[in-house]
Amino acid sequence: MRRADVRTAMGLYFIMGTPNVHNQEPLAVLEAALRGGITCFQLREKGENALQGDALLGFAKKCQALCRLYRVPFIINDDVDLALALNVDGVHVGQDDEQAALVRKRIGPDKWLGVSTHNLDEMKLAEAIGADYVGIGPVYPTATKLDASVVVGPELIGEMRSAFPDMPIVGIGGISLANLIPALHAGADGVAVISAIASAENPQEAAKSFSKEITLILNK
Ligand code: 3NM
Repeated sequence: MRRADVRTAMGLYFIMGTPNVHNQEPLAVLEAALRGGITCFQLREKGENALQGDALLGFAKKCQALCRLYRVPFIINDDVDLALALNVDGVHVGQDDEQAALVRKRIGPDKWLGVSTHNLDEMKLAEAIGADYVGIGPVYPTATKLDASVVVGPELIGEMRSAFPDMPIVGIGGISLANLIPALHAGADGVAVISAIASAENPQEAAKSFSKEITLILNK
């Protein structure tokens, strides 16, 4: 039932690092998002003033404890050492991060492996090395990831879904309440968001609104 569990977790996938949060306390934002109904959380500690070393370890532990409390999978972005140290639920890597095949070897078969993909070739490779899910993006323009690739639109999600009917897919990049429907209709199992929740005035309400809409459309 692993694939079904992954698919369910992709519904409303919240990603956050401390640099993504402004004027609020990052752990409070995560807890608000959990209360609001997120189905997966990824700690992506990147960018200016990103935590490192013991500070990162301490913060990650607190995130993990919160996710456990709400029974939501806890994924670490691009830091296999940290993922192994905390025995988290999974690791997510991009195309420029440590090679996905190597990551799978290091984390073993039981932890989830997510891979960011931007075209069919990357998707094929992700499947071949045993990715549990792929992120496809940026679906829309995003200001959050400065080195994001060209915008792929919901169309690429549709193509990937046709080519890989069983692969859990999450759409990412610039997704908001106003534009998530085309991504879901194209065949995504859910959406991954940073700013739509992390920068919301009320992250709990933002997550709740996403959750409602996604449940309605995907019948999850
Ligand atoms: N990866 P927001 S786009 C982390 O295209 C990330 O692979 C992307 O942030 C990709 O929801 C992106 O604020 C940023 O647009 C998502």
